[in-house]
Amino acid sequence: MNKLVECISNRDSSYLPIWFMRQAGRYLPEFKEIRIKNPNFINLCLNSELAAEITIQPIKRFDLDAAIIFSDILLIPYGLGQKVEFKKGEGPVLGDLKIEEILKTTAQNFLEKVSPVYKAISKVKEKLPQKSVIGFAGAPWTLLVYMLNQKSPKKDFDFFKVIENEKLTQKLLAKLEDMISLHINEQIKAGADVIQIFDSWAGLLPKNQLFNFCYNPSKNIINKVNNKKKPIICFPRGLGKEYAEYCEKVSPHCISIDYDVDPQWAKNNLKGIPIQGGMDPKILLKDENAIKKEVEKYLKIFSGYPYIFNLGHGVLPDTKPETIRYITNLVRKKR
Ligand code: 1CP
Repeated sequence: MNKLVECISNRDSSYLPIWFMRQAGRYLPEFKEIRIKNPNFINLCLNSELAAEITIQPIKRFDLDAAIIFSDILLIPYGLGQKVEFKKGEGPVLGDLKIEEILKTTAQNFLEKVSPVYKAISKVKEKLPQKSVIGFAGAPWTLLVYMLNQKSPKKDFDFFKVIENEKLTQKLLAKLEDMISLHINEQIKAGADVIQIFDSWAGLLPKNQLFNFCYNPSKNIINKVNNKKKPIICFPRGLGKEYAEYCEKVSPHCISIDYDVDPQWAKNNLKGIPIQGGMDPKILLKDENAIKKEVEKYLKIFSGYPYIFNLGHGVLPDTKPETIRYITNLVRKKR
């Protein structure tokens, strides 16, 4: 068994695995070099050779414990036939939502479009047999947000406007649950050891809608994963104190906390579920003393608790690669 899996499945607190959300990406010169030559981001995700190479880049550099497959949560809308583009400086832009076409998409249609992701996972697993390979998917709510809003909800998001057509919303949620489960099951078949579910926009939900749009759909996905031995990490970003209710209702194998969650509170209130992450990625832009202080805070709080070192959201593009090395060495020394 590998270390990340042991930490989660056996609630083993002896090792302290470390990896970073967005560890493969825009802060790495070797990624930027490939990205410049591949202006179409979706096509890059679907190039299994390059996706595998990019996935391995941060492992080569920093010898982290886990490799997360280079892909994107928006490959699911793409696989369902919605146009997805990444425009420079604008982020993702999605085409019109043609609900009839989406509902007609079969598993086979979907797999024909996204299967290079699974090939990339197999390649990574072959090259890194000792490391944990992490597959992932967006949670239904977060994907629904991008599909209906057609762009990032960072600015001007109105919950009631987005779910205006309730029938459509329900149909789309059900379809997403099926396709996300399929996507997860295929990633596991291809060699993923662990799955992370990103509910990056859970924090946009009104509290009285959390059950319908966040807890329930995420629980349904976990229930639909065929291989019950593969641990699932859930990241319902922005839930605040509702992280406790989430853990109670969804029971993920591991819970990834964001940087607004007090780590001591999380340790005391999340039912002993293995915890991942928490540190604010913005601190990585500060000096070494500030970084060291914050890393040590997390290590101290989670000493003797099954904890995976990670951040409370993705590595920011302005982060120096040397900072990732610095943090990794600090964590290693504490093991
Ligand atoms: O070069 C570029 O312009 C592309 C930048 C980029 C990268 C490197 C995007 C566009 N996606 C990715 C890779 C990616 N996306 C990974 C790879 C593995 C790794 O972590 O190293 C993962 C796990 C994702 C997941 C993802 N994509 C999420 C969930 C995690 C999170 O950040 O909350 C979300 C919300 C997306 C959508 C998306 N894709 C890309 C961007 C810039 C965004 C966010 C847009 C927004 O702010 O709404």
